[in-house]
Amino acid sequence: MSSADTRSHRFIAACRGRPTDCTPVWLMRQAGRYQPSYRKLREQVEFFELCRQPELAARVTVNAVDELGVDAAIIFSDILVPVMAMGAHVELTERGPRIASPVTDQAGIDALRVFDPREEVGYVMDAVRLTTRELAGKVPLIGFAGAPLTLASYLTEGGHSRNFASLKALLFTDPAAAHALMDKLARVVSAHLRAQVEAGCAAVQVFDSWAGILSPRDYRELCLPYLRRIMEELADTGVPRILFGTCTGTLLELFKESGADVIGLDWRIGLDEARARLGADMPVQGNLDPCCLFMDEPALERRIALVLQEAGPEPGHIFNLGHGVLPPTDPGRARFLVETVHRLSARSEGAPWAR
Ligand code: 1CP
Repeated sequence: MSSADTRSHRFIAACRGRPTDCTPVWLMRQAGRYQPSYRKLREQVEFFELCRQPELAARVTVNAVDELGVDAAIIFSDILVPVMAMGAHVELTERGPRIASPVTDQAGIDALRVFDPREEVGYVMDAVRLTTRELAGKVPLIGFAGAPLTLASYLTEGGHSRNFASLKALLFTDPAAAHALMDKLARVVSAHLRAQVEAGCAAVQVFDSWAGILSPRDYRELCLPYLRRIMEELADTGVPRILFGTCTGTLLELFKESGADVIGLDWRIGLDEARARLGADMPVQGNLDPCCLFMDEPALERRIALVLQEAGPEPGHIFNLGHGVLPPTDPGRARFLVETVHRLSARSEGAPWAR
């Protein structure tokens, strides 16, 4: 097998729990503001306009793979792209995305549209097709969507929130409206992910970035049924389905019940504890604290070795950060991370902790 073949297969093999020549690695937000090439492009093009231009979105996606040497690409877009197609007016400000008129009641939910992604956000599928062609099998392309809860948080709060009071007011005081909103979002998410797979994505990731704001009881009642539906509706596509969330130490077993093939974890839980609870046959992805990229190279290398050690010798680990790359990150340090994961985990040399 050539080295190109190996690189093209490692990520999917690890998602399937199969052995690989070394641990595959990609980084959430691997395309973004920490890259000079991205910042330069953003001086000319507004963020959502960039998402709407397939040639530019494909270029940004492929640039990240070329600059970092990662084992997977993730299509350049945003979890709020389908939310805009539902009828919300979203703008990206200095302080993150803002939604002009947040949804607070049943009338607001009724006004949200469930749409055909091939028609309304066809530019995402065009970007997927262009990117797959440009990648030419070098690495697989991941499609993605936000989970219903995380999308509902932006719709109800109008942006990022400290205590998610508006979201929880809706969830806790009007269960019928809450379920109606989660149901609509689940339909939109399923269709959006399926369309991306049909256009060429080889895996999908559902971002439930704010999952950890709910108790396990509330997560089971309000989120799990919709995640299960999303996973079930994608089952026949045969692509690995990754479910990622932050602050999910109390929700791991529920994440597994969703039917996802891979569980993405942040740094707040050790991969050894997570694998013990999930079962060693459940593939995991993660979980280096993104701020470790501010360390010098020797210190960063020790942290990388610790994550690999905690993941253990069983196959089924995809190395990633515990959340997205932060804008002040030195791109050289991100490249060093990718090389170091490959070097330390290379099976022929034997992992350093196994020597
Ligand atoms: O140029 C800029 O200023 C834009 C910054 C930016 C970027 C690069 C935003 C706005 N979105 C993105 C791209 C993006 N967003 C990708 C594709 C690129 C890649 O990963 O390489 C993905 C997968 C997302 C997903 C996303 N958007 C999530 C889930 C992941 C996560 O970070 O938790 C969330 C919560 C969003 C909302 C969002 N969009 C943008 C920002 C800055 C945010 C987060 C704001 C917040 O903290 O609430």
